[in-house]
Amino acid sequence: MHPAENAASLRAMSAGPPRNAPEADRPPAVIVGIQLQGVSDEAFASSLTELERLGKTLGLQVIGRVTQKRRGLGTTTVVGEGKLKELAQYTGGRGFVPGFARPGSRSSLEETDEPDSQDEAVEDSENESQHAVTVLVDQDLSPTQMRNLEKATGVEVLDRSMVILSIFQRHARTREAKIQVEIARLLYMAPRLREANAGSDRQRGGVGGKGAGESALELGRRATRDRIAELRRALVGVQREADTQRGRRSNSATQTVALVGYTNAGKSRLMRALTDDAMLVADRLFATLDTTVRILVPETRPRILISDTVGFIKDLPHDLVASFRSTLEEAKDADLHLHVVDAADPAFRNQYEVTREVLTEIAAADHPCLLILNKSDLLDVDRRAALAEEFPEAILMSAHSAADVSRLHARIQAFFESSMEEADFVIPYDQQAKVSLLHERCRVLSERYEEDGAHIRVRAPASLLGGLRREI
Ligand SMILES: Nc1nc2c(ncn2[C@@H]2O[C@H](COP(=O)(O)OP(=O)(O)OP(=O)(O)O)[C@@H](O)[C@H]2O)c(=O)[nH]1
Ligand SMILES: [Mg+2]
Repeated sequence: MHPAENAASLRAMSAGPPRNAPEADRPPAVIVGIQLQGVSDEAFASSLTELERLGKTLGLQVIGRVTQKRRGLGTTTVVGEGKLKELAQYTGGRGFVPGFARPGSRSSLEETDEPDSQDEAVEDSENESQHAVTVLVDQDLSPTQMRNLEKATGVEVLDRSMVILSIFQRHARTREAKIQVEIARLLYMAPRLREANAGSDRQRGGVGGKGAGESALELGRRATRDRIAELRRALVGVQREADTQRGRRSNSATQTVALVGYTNAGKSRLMRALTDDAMLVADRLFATLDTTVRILVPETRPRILISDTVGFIKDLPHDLVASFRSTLEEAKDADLHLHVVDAADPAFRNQYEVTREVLTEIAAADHPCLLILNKSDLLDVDRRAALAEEFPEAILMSAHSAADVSRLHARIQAFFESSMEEADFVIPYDQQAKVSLLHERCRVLSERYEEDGAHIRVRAPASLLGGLRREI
């Protein structure tokens, strides 16, 4: 590790506008969305709303949207010429790529633009400070597209992956999460470096410039490769420790539950309700990046441990999924998944699918799973009835309702109860430590002291009993 470099990247991580800044103090941003063929109006709208929330999580204030229907993404600037000018009105930029397409000419455009009525009115750009300082594009961009858009708008451009990476970077708290995010970020930036270096008119002072790419820009390609290798080595050490902790937990053979689901579904809120513990719950995306493990309260015998995991999102940069190995590992090791969805979000079915896909990717899709349709307090009676009919197996509930939470608690307990068996142990008097072991790990049903030792009848999960028989 180069301490100086490390310090610099840590500074970069905490940089940027404060998340709770009042609206007016938040740097303005504008969103660009391309509705490709085959994408429904509903899916398109929900994707843009999600990007807007991502922007808000990043501390930005979204002042407008520029949208367009197109057949393909195009190779040069993503949006057509007219839309590019409209976009530039938000940012105060030129509205064209110098040396590429002159204003007024249509020659370089591959696609025809379809008129779009969804656009919001372009802000009066009299006031300089109202200009957007960042453009958020709801697609992943090629280096050329990014550079061209930056030239035409005069401001920093972030694509969807970069927005997500910047958020992850801000929210990483533990050393492991920080290393993982930095690796993913450098991997994403690496192929973009040559182009990015050439873009010398890139304006500073936005958000991603301080997060998404700057340290990569400073480092250059070769140094980036070295840095990734170095970070990976550091990660191995940190993860060994995490594995040991996980191993320790699985040795003590507790029953484990993992909360999984789309970002903002309410996993952490539910975790807090189920464990009585103060933990970060926030109306922003990716509030949780580090795994937290707590004991289910009221406590059961044997104990049930519950872990909160990182939220999923559509188009999560692939390297990021890979980097969050240990967080996701908790989900892999769990006996039961609680798949939490925000039932009040019109897009929850898609969000459910996205989560299932990621679980399949990490080979954790076959776990026993309870579907939690959360935030039922935001639904009217009819909607609730319709959902209950559509998902008869699911638990329709609100994490805000104590009654619902204890209903869930009972369901979790019932799940483990169904796999429990009873067993008898005879513990000689010179091995009393084993009596405490049984008390610790099982529910003790009866305890009799005879001549040959303590006769103990317990109830515990079958898998655990096997291990105990070998041990005792
Ligand atoms: N109305 C309502 N709001 C809820 C409910 N559960 C959670 N929320 C809110 O939804 C927002 C997100 O909750 P979190 O628990 O942080 O969501 P999460 O799934 O942990 O999100 P990430 O950590 O980003 O993956 C917070 O503002 C919660 O207060 C619920 O049952 N009803
Ligand atoms: Mg959370």
